[in-house]
Amino acid sequence: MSSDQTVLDTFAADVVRDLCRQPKQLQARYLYDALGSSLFDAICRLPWYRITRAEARLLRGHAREIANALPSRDGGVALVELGCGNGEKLAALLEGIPQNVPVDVHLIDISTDALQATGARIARFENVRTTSHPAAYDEGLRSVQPFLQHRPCTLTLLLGSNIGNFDPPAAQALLRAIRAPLANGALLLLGADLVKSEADLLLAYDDPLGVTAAFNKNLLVRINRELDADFDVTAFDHRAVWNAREQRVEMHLVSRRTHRVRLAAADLSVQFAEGESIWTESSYKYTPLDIGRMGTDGGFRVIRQWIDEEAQFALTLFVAN
Ligand code: AVJ
Repeated sequence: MSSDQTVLDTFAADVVRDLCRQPKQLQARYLYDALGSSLFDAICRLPWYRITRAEARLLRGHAREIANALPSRDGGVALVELGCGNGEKLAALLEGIPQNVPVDVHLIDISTDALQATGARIARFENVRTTSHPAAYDEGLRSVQPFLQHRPCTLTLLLGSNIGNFDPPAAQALLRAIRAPLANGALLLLGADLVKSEADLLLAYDDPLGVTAAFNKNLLVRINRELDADFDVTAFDHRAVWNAREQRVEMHLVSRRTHRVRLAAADLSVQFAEGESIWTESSYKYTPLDIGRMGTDGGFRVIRQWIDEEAQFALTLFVAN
């Protein structure tokens, strides 16, 4: 487990590297400090952001069927979740597993706030034992690996369209890293948002209440606090763009004027031109076939795919083969 200082050093190094890139970027994983996690919870309640509710409907409706697809549950179940958020998704799934089956839950999330919220949310399941891994997915998967040896009955969860933050090569690498330690027969449950109309996509990522704008701009607030920077948050506009060629919604922070920002803790000064943007997130969107193909390339086979027609969201159950 990494110390607070290492975590901060990694954050500083990533921010410096990404703000010196052309075009400027920041990693979406850093959106989730305590306030960012709360703002994301608020996004999930917005009428225009349908992913969370659609997935909850599918999980409630099919939790039993998913649990029954696990090979042999005699020795209990190992459950790994990448990006647990507030724990609601996991709780819906645990409802489908009989209370007499012991479940070893491994939570991987870079946000300690998310790990705490999930721990509290699932405390009522007496058959569940929880281990938290405060880390990015790649590092978290490495620390979970020893727990999965000799555990054929494993279910990995990558829900909420969290995979959408990864560009196709990175998504491929992630699925392979998930697959690597698994025995044949282990399951992967993947929630992924589908391509839909541009108008619906832009409303989901640039909502009329401005919650997503606050979520995006909070990354600058976090950098100010943790890296002793002097970003003028009011000098940036939130922008969501549908990039049809890449099949992704992009979030940007666009500078309203020419100015300079200083990051004291990183000994860096960054120049912004008027209209210059920081690219903070990609949310890739998929066809149902894209999702199947992604899993297949990662070493999995589709068992079932459920689609919420209203929100155009897919939940796909894969088996490692
Ligand atoms: C949690 C990464 C799936 O990309 O839809 C919500 C984050 N960003 N609104 C997404 C998010 C803007 C969300 N994920």
